Amino acid sequence: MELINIRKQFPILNQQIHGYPLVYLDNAATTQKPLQVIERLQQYYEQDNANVHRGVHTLGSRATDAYEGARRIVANFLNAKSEKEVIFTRGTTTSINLVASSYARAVCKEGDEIVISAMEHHSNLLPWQQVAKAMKAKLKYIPLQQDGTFSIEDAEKAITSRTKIVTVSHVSNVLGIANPVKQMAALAHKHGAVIVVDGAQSVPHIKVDVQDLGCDFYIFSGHKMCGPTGIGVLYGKKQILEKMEPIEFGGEMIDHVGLHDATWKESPWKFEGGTPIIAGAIGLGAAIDFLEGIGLDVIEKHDKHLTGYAVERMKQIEDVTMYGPEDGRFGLVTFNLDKVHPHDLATVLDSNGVAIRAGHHCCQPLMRHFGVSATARASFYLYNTEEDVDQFILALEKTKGFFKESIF
Ligand code: 7TS
Repeated sequence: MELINIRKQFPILNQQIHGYPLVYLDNAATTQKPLQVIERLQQYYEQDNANVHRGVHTLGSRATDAYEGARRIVANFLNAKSEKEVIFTRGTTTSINLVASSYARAVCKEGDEIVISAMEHHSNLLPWQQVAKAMKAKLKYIPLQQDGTFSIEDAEKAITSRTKIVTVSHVSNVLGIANPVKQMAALAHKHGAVIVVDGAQSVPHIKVDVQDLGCDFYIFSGHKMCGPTGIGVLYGKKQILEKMEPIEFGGEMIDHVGLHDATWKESPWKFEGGTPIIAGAIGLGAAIDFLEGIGLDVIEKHDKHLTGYAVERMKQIEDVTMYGPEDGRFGLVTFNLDKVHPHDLATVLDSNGVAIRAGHHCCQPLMRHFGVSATARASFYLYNTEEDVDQFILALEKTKGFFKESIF
């Protein structure tokens, strides 16, 4: 009910694609931006734009206040103990690479283990492959069950005294389900390891409390939660960040610079070398204000409801195969229409105004687990409606009819 007027906040949705109203169901790739965020960015550029942490002039201090204010918004949003635990990065991929290049290379030795799952997005896989190779450490996979998930019992078996890092997505971008990260954090800590949680698909849909989860690192992107592209977050526990070395060196991040050596600022600033992503951070702050104004509980309920509604309707269509467990999807459903390549399916849906994603979703190991090279995926967000789902289902049925004569 609370979301009834929300679409007015998203001018982009008010357009026709190939003569049909746009139905945007590619939210797991990126979400649309509300006026509240667009106007905040415009206001910043029109009135306050300056570099941060240097000038004593008025615009400089306004920009600095806005940038550091955004850090406080993120810290409160995640229930971090301090805003010093929030590092601004370019996005999830950059945040994971920062932990892998700085923390992991410092702690992993030959024979140590990094526990991971094969459902991970490539961004939470390749950085660990690189660390494992460089440090002669082992990537240890928690075995996947038939439906693509893993059990907490298998996670418990995989995490041992050899484990240095456990890394897993909170919500999978293919399965749409949540992993038991709180229990996994406890298991990691029992063995003296840390847990890195890829929250790219969870933060937009559910209330995340990093202290309650007990995670050491928590990572997400602004663009998947109504914020701008080019901004993301690395949350890290203060005592861990303090011990980590920066991986980028230059302006902004220094304390004292000599001819042959230099010292750094404290965290988080030592990790933000160069002019930071000022407008991006401010835009992300505005996006969080927007989402909190609605309530993450309302958003979670809405997204789950729409996904459930779509799944029920899709079950009625013969030849649709859905991937992942039956229940518990947070906002997306991954599927195939028998004998139709997902790219063809997405093209025909687009000609009916419906935007979905087709491909391997940067999850090639998980695709192989399912024995497919690609799938289609519909992903929902707060501005989607049951009417959107109806238009999607109609287009899906039309697509089936379209290909039927030649294939079925
Ligand atoms: N981790 C997960 C779970 C993701 O879903 C994504 C992006 C990333 C990491 C990388 O985020 P980025 O902002 O650094 O690119 N996922 C997708 C997707 O599913 N379709 O397009 C992007």
